[in-house]
Amino acid sequence: MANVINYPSSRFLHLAFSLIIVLIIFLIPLIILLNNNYSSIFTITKPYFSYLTSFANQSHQSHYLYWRNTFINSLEFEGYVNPSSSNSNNNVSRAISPDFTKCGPVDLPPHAITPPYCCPNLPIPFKFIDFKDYIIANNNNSSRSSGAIIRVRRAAHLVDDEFIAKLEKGISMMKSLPNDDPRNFIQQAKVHCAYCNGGYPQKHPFQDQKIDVHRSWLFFPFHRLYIFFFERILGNLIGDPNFALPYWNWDSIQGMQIPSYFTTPNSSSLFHKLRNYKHMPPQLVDLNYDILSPKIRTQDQQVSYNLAFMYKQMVLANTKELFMGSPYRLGDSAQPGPGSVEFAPHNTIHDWLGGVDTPNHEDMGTFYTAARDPIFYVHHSNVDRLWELWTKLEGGRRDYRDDPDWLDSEFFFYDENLNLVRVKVSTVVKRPKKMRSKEEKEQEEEVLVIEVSESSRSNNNNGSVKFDVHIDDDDDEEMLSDQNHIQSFWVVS
Ligand SMILES: [Cu+2]
Repeated sequence: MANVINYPSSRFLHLAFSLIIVLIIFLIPLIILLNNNYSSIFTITKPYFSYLTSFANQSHQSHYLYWRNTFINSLEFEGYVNPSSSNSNNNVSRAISPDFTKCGPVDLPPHAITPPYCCPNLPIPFKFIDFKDYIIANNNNSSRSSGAIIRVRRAAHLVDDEFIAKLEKGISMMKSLPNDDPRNFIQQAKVHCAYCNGGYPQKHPFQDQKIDVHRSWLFFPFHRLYIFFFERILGNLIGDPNFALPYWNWDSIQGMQIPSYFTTPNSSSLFHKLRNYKHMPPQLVDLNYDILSPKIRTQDQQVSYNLAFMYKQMVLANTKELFMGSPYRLGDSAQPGPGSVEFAPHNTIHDWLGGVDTPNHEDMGTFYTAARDPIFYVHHSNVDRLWELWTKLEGGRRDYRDDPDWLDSEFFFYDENLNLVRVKVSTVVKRPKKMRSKEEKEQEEEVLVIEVSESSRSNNNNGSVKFDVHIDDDDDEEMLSDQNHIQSFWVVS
């Protein structure tokens, strides 16, 4: 009798037990995985090799994670999963924002030559200023009677001895600052390391995703802001408010060698030991350098090749996806895909300059050390200029400036006054202007003109590009709130 009564009950228990086992083995890990909480357990770090080849070899994420994200994206597209995080039909931001207070050891390639610590000092208590306040403070410090500050970026092969001496002095002063001063040269180099090698986690609930500004739509704006602050620190140290970085004009015939003043052994702060010394002047740069099988060309062949290559990377890359790189939003895996110029010549020049006797082509040839070579900043000054040139091709090409997630992506940098500044991508792109009062217009503060050398003048009538930094009083609140903007456009003079 007891058996008759207990039989269905034990069968039920057996079934329930089996269900619980299935739940534990399959469903719970799946749910956790889809919620992105423990994806780091699937994270693998593959060896880095160089700036270029690491695209294929280096990944913060396994294929498993890649498919997971693809799956989530497709569900989001269908409106099944977490529709509030989808960008398309609501105002919830999916802008990338580093959790600055959670900076941690970076992911390094095998046999790295430095320790994995790239985090800047954390102000205690934690505080920062917004870019608007940085600009206002600068306005107050500068003399209004002297008018706008004008910074002119010149081609590196066209600057005079006086300028070279200033640049050399500024870098030397940065190198001499105390090790823990955020303006110190190595501290500045570490800023690049932290943003490029996974020093910062994304914000809640995606802390397991580490930020990398490369191979995505953040590449151009991050580096524009990075050298923006570097330039101001340098100018401040040498007491020249008009100081501007030169740009290594490798896309022009006259600029295809590394500027000679970066190659004077030992006597100059611009010299750097860890480089490929087969590539010093008069060697011409190969803009599409293949580190695994370098091509041998005559000088004439190399010039022709480089010019044709620039045309391909600049002119034929005629969509924002092709030129700027792929969108990269909150919750996305790092490195969704590079734009044309980032992939080459940007990466390829890093590889071309990186050392041959170092394990990962340090310093220029790998993210974590690249900015330890002073040539990095003039290289990126030119990359910055190419972004500006691209937006003016064919009467104007559109980057991502209509995408709020791109515009609201933000970074932190130390300025020349040792303030930590939070700055958004929206500050580096020109937005439609709205009516401003006379007083507000007078707040326009800084102008940065980038001179374009002879060979590039066919692209414009006057030979210069202008950036200006000012309070933008655009009242398009949905897109801009109270942001300020670094704007850039061609000078008409
Ligand atoms: Cu770079």
